[in-house]
Amino acid sequence: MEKELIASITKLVIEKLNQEQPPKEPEVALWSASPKNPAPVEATEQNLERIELKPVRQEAIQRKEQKTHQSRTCSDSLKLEKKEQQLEELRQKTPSRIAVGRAGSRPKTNTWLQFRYDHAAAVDAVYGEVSADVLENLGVFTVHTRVEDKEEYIRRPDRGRQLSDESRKIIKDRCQNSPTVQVVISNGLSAKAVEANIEDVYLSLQQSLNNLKIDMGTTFYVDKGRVALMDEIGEILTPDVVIMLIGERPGLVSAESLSAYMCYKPRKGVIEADRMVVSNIHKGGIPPVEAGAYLGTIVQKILKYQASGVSLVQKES
Ligand code: B12
Repeated sequence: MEKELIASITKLVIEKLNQEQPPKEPEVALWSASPKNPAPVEATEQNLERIELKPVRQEAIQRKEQKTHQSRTCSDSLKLEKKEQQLEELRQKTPSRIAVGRAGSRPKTNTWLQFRYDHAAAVDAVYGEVSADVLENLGVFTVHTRVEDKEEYIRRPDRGRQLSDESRKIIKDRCQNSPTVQVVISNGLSAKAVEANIEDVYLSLQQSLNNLKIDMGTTFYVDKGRVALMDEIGEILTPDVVIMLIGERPGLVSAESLSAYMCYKPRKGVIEADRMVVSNIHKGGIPPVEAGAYLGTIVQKILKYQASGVSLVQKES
């Protein structure tokens, strides 16, 4: 646009605005004046080029908007604070990874590092071994399944459900035949679970059965066993009840969780529904000592109804 045209339009606008506003409060603030005390500037052609239009009304609107924005920000931050509090309460209720936030579309560094740490702990639990000391303290001997190594254990669960020929023989030779309760311990999917909980669980289970006058056979340890191995053990030793204390597949919350699987007169061909489980035995779940005591009372019930799992529930009701 031409200089002259700009000057005349600007002049017209200034005149119009001056007419509408009281003279003491000019609607235009010139850029050479302070905003509080705008000095009148002569509308020469040179000055007009430097004029910045800034109507007072516009300033007022801006001030109002700023105020509304400030009060909105204040109430927003109060709401946020309350939400954060509620989330914290929820976080305290569970060890699960809830409300951990994100950085853009990715997890926050802390969350990611914690995840990597827990994942590593889970891998260690699966691939680790139960120390000889723990087994020695328990006074148990070790037998093996048909699994050669951990890789095979993971890929071939069926082999973890069968005893090696030698182990079958050892069990026959060394264990009491036809006990009321046969306890079997196995690392299963978490050696850490056995290391962390077995002494407490086993001791309180022994005491619990003792108090209930239920006899216990010869406990042994199976390296790389699966739950359904109890069927073969049931056939060899013919106990009334088998309790298998076995390391659970580690999750990302705990890698030290033990389970107690039970079955009345297990034998090959038993259906899964006839087994039962008390899972989540670890310091952050069912405390090991409590679990051991509780197992004794379940065994009592199994013996009373001569059934376990779904059959027990049916007979009980
Ligand atoms: C893997 C798993 C399964 C897998 C098992 C697959 C397999 N072949 O390995 C599948 C998806 C089939 C499964 C199914 C069920 N599961 Co499940 N399962 C698990 C999990 C995540 C790990 C179990 C484990 O590590 N076992 C140890 C390894 C070494 O055993 P395994 O010989 O390899 O596998 C055997 C056991 O896992 C067993 N098993 C698995 N789940 C269950 C559940 C019950 C009630 C029983 C008796 C046995 C059992 O069956 C497998 C084959 O023999 C646990 C969670 C946990 N924290 O323990 C839940 C868990 C044991 N399962 C549970 C449930 C409820 C079930 C189902 C009843 C679900 C349903 N409504 O159908 C079914 C029942 C299956 C059954 N066998 O009777 C619950 C048991 C709760 C309780 N205290 O009673 C748990 C604790 C999960 C939970 N927190 O709710 N499960």
